[in-house]
Amino acid sequence: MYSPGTIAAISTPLGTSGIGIVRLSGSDSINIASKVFLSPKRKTLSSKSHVIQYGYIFNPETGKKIDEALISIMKSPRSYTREDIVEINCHGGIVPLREVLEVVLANGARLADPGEFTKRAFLNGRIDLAQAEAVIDIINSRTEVSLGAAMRQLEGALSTEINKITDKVFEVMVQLEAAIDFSEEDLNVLPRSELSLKLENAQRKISNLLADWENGRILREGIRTTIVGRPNVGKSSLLNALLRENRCIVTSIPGTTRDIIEETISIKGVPLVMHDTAGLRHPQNEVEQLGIELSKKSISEADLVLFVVDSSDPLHKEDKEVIKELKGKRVILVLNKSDLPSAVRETTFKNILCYERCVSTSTIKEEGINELEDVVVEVVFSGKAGHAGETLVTNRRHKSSLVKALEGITEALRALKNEESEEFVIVPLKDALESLGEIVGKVTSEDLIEGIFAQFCIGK
Ligand SMILES: Nc1nc2c(ncn2[C@@H]2O[C@H](COP(=O)(O)OP(=O)(O)OP(=O)(O)O)[C@@H](O)[C@H]2O)c(=O)[nH]1
Ligand SMILES: [Mg+2]
Repeated sequence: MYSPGTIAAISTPLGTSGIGIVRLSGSDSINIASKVFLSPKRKTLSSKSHVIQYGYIFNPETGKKIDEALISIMKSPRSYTREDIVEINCHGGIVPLREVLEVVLANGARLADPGEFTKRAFLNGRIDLAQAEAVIDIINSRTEVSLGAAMRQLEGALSTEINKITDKVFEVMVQLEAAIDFSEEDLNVLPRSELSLKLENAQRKISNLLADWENGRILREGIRTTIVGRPNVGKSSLLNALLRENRCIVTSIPGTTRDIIEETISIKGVPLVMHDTAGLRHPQNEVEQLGIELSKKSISEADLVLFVVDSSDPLHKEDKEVIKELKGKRVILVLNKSDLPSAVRETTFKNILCYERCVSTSTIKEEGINELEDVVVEVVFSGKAGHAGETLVTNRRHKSSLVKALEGITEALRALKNEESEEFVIVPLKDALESLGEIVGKVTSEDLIEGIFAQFCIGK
């Protein structure tokens, strides 16, 4: 059960930082803040909304000053939760923040559950469910592009689109219900062909949103990208070059990398989860053997493979062994060590490797790295119009609701075209409406809401 009351939490990330915020929300929050606030000039806290007041937080029981603070009051309904909110801006760092939190808890607030501030914003009608989930995405977003998608969702772009589809489906349902209740002479019911058109339109809109989903997944989770090749071709050097730091050990000894090294990087706002792997060859010992098995697993799970070869050295048998592992994968061929005289060219791979693009690089001279980045982004979004910037669907729950809605509408269309009676069209349409409603939170079970807000961290 949802229990109201006035809640409080530390709303900024824990750790050493210049400032930190303890936030209170609920009808008693101004009252509680007044009990623990001392202003040097006016002594007491004024309850004026949307002004900042300077003073001290103290413990009314012991009289001890805890921290210097700036307090802002945002009165209902002009606040994030639509309730009275007090934000206590004090020094960052775990000790002052904990003490400030403890003193407001001791004076009548209760500790907020994870996501409870956002949950209140939802329950009080300030944001819908899709927007609340966008808050999670913003908190967790890895790069600028994913942040952009989450912001658009927060602004309600997805909700607007869902509401348009819902209106269309609803219109059709009303027409069908009317056709059951009244005979055709009494009422101008639209012909079935026109109802079909409306449903087809809704169907298309949902399909477009679903096509968008794959882009969305990439933004949320990152493109799994694996760097592979035989030992010593410069895989670790390439990851370092892309990261612009010396993250991996690089040596001239073949077999340097043993474990998988994972790093998330952002290329033009697109997140990539990069794996540097052990070079593939006939293993010399057990450790290397294990590393090579991990490399193969990483290839099989990758969305994209950067296949690195040493262009200064004719192809080895080992390179050909690597190629066998790349079947069915999206591959970018990287001809590394371009600063040295070349012994292999792109044409060498014409009939032995299926790949998307080829780039020459020199990690030592830092050449071709920018071009490789461009090519990665092109390959990832190839053929997908609209690019990542347009993405609306970034959430697994939204995706499965859209799939269910699409099934309902498809079934309704079938029944409509087969001249079946109205009920056979209405029932799947109701299901579809329910699924659409789940996305924006119109018809949602308590469990679903609990589940969503549990993903937040405390203080949000
Ligand atoms: N000339 C030249 N040497 C390079 C280049 N990139 C890497 N190297 C050298 O090649 C050697 C191997 O580089 P690594 O990055 O460790 O190669 P790796 O593919 O990760 O090797 P393993 O981890 O053993 O599989 C090092 O001596 C690097 O300095 C390059 O672009 N040009
Ligand atoms: Mg290496």
